[in-house]
Amino acid sequence: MELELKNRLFPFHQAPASENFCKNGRLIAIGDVHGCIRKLEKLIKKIKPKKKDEILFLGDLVNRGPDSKAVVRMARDLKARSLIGNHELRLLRYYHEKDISDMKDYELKTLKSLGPKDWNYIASMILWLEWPNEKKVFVHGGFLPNQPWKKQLASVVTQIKNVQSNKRGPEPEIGFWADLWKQKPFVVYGHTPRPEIYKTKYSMGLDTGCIWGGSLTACIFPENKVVQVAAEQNYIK
Ligand SMILES: [Mn+2]
Repeated sequence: MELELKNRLFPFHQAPASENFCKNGRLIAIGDVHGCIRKLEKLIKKIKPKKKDEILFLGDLVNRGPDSKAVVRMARDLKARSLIGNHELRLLRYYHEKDISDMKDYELKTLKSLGPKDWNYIASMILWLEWPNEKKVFVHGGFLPNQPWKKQLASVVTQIKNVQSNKRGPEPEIGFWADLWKQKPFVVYGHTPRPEIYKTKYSMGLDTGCIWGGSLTACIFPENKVVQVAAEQNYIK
């Protein structure tokens, strides 16, 4: 599986942005939506994106929440770009292998709901997006610290949470990747839900767990303006 997706997602689905990327507009980055269409609608109403703005979903648009298909449709209608999340990566694996034996119920529900345009959109999702003028990179999960970030696999950058630090000692120390990421570029990511935005000097996590009873968060760059919509319902019992 990894090899095929590796060939598919790397290097073709990386997006080094051009010098002109977002030159006159704003970049609106949106954290993990997980099918919470009403929160997404409210968030977009609050932000009121302008034509020259770029909208970028940080991945995990689908699964667990009430309407994954509607979220994908809205992303398409907004002409937004999206990073690929671990949930979309699993959907694409199904798309290639047609093996649903280890799919979860909520994944099967999503699979059944998606049409050809939705699949096209998911297949077009990018592994990461680089914004050189702002010295930022956007990715769903994160990167392994102290290794060249551009070469890291889809399975790593969509799923990374805790990693071993390279502090010496008999027992390697385990830490959250972003706490160990002390280098440029600045990384904006989702995937790891927290009650609030998780910011360090070198990174910013925007998954505020809207599916877990938290809010849905967007950050507008370059002004670093945060816009949030509180979740009304915890969909995970
Ligand atoms: Mn995720």
